[in-house]
Amino acid sequence: MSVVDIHTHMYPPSYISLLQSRYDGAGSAVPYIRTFEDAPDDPRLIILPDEDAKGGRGRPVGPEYWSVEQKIAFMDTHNIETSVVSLANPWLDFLSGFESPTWAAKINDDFEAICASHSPRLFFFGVLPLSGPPLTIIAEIKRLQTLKYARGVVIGTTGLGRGLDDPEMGKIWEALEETNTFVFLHPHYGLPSSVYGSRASEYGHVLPLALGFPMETTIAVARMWISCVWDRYPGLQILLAHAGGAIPSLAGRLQSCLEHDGHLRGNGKEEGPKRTIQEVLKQNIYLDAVVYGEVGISAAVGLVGKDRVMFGTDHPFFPPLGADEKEWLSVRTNYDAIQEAFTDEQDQDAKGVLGGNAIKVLRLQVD
Ligand code: 5CU
Repeated sequence: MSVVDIHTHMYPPSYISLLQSRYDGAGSAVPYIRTFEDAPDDPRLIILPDEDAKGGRGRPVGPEYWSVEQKIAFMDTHNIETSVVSLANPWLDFLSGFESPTWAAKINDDFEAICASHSPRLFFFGVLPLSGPPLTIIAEIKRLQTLKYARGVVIGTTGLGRGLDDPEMGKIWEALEETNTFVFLHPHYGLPSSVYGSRASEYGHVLPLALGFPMETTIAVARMWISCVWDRYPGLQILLAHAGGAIPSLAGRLQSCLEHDGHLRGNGKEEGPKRTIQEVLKQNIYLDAVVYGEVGISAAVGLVGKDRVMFGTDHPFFPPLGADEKEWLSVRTNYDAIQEAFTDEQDQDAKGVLGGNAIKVLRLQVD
């Protein structure tokens, strides 16, 4: 059985240099890599909004973020045959529109070379210069079609700066649909830190990562649906990180709120999306299985169907805290969740989630 990891990140060496170059003492803007005076040999990655406030030190960053050899070693340890790697957040969001097109081309070329060096075990989701002019973004979408190992693109929830329901995103959705480009939607910004209260700094990264990330994805997808993105671009296929956040449990409520909304549907009006959220989920949405629990996997499968859920690890994030643990607890938890969600009779379905679905949908064979 082939296991495929569709949610696994890398920062190519050029991107690491970019992050290092951005630290210029106190007041530097995230994202950046820095060391602290009391630990000069422990570079830290500071990427999340507000992460640098109140003495936050981000997370350790080492070769697991940029070394392809370490990626392959991680895959071997965890029985993963193939990985579809993507640049991790915050992608190129922080660059000006003048800089991002060149960086996007460079990073996509870096990924193409990385994948070629370990063919056929690696493929990638390319990055787009979303702060650049739409024509440059579309040109990169088309150029990615010519790269042998590219299998889609990774994007965040901000789009061109005003979110994914921005009418200006129409040109980009159109290009993605026309080129059959598969989209991996991943969060970065979470929720405003005020929602975590005045004691937030006592709780590490737990609340922003466990709740903020998935809620960001939930809201982004709800905004896309309610602004009729999938009515206009019915071919657009999107993979949602972290099993779609709260979408599986809130889909029914979203649809019901639409049907009871006087502004959109009162007095015989039929505004808002034509297709129900449930139809969109079954026809346009894939969910990763990065949810760490059987109930989450079952909800994902129940919502989008067994053929639209795909295994992932989120490597190199969530490493074990113990230095000598070779197998990662985060990966084991996801494997166990898949095993528990399917009965022995549903073994073929479990295999689909573990790899078969990704192989088919993303054409993970090289000629
Ligand atoms: O630990 C983290 O901050 C992250 C992150 O930034 N991105 C991600 O995909 N997982 C965890």
